[in-house]
Amino acid sequence: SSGYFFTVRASLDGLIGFDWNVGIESPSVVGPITVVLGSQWGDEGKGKLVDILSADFDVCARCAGGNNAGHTIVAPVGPQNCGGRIFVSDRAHLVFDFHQIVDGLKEVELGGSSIGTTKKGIGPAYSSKASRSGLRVHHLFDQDTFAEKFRKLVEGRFKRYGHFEYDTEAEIERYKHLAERLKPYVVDSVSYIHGALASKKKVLVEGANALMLDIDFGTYPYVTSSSTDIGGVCTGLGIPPRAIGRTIGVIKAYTTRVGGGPFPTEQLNDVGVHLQEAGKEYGTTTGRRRRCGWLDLVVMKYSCLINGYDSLNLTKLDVLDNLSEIKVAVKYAVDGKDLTYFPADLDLLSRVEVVYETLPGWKTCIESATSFDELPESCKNYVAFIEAFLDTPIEWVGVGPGRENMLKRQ
Ligand code: 2SA
Ligand code: GDP
Ligand code: MG
Repeated sequence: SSGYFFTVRASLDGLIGFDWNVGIESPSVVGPITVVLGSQWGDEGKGKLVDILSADFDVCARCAGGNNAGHTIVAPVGPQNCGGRIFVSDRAHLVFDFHQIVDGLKEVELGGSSIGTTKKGIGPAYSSKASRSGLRVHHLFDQDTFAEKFRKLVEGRFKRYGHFEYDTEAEIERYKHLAERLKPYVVDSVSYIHGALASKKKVLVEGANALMLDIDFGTYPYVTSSSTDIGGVCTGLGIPPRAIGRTIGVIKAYTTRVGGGPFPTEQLNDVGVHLQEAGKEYGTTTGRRRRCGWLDLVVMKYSCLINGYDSLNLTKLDVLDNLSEIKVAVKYAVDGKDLTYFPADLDLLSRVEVVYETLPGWKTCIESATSFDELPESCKNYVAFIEAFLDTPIEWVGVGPGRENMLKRQ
């Protein structure tokens, strides 16, 4: 049956989906893949859209991120049997417990300029990957070499961070057992995904984190360590760009960010507190309070340029219900001059003056709306303003956390 999806919390570049036992018959079909990506700093509500869309898809795949990315879905669930339905790529890099310890030690080292990571070991695991000493899922099954490679990797961390508490030999034993448990789920992800495409299966790609946390195009160094942009879909899954038919951006009706780093429209005032409370903005995996501010269309323009969204899902519009006025950032200026691009230099970004447009609120509870037409006029105008500014259609509007609170526009 369809309608299920899972996230792989123990791996990077994980591939997941349903088993169709198909072989590679022909090169990729053009454009059969739909991609859902976060357009801001994460937690836009990607999980909810993917949950709804997955009913129409055969395979759902994750291509970036790891156990840092958390989704919350509000829907009835029954017992789920994952056997034969969830898979992990043999090329996925492994996040070990020592990576998590090192994540914490690195953050302490950074002191006042710490990134505010989730401390799930993501950065250190990607460091191992980039320095070509990382271990991948297939390494777990090479009995002769795994232990030696693992010892070397841990030794390297001891040299760099001092001898932290870690029982290397006990961990090697543990991974032997875990490898046995993992074995039935491991696939050659390239054959798997191309096999699915060749047999005309519909593939949905679920993005993790978001564009502004991308290692290259986000607010570096206050980013995660994976490619969370559209490029990461190809590098994570091993598919050509022409296999991507449709890219959907998920955009929250205001902005949130967890952890450190620049946030030009952040509201350290009653508005920020209101958004945080009304939006229940707490980190899904760490429980941290998310920082809140107005919608930033300068960020969104940049996001649209890089990811090229065909359409958008505007989420959490209901969180703005009680505001009499809503601001939207439409321009940045520095020293009285308009900035015509999103700056790479964080010093420059910290000096921008944000120019806002103020739009009227609707002061009405919209959660029970069942169609877009039912929404109050000023609410529809807010949506139209974003759509016109970004020159991208808003295809879905979220008016509450439940599956039923998603309005699909015709
Ligand atoms: P990391 O742990 O190395 O990836 O952290 C680097 C930065 O990336 C941010 N980051 C996130 N931002 C929003 N949501 C994320 N997932 C969880 C959620 C976060 C949580 O769904 O709520 O539970 O706190 C996520 N994961 C990473 C992180 O805050 C750093 O700024
Ligand atoms: P993701 O990481 O992008 O999947 O987002 P998260 O699940 O981490 O955070 C989004 C939160 O917003 C979750 O708690 C969702 O249940 C909730 N949510 C999603 N869409 C809506 C919406 O339209 N309105 C409201 N009020 N909550 C929503
Ligand atoms: Mg999340």
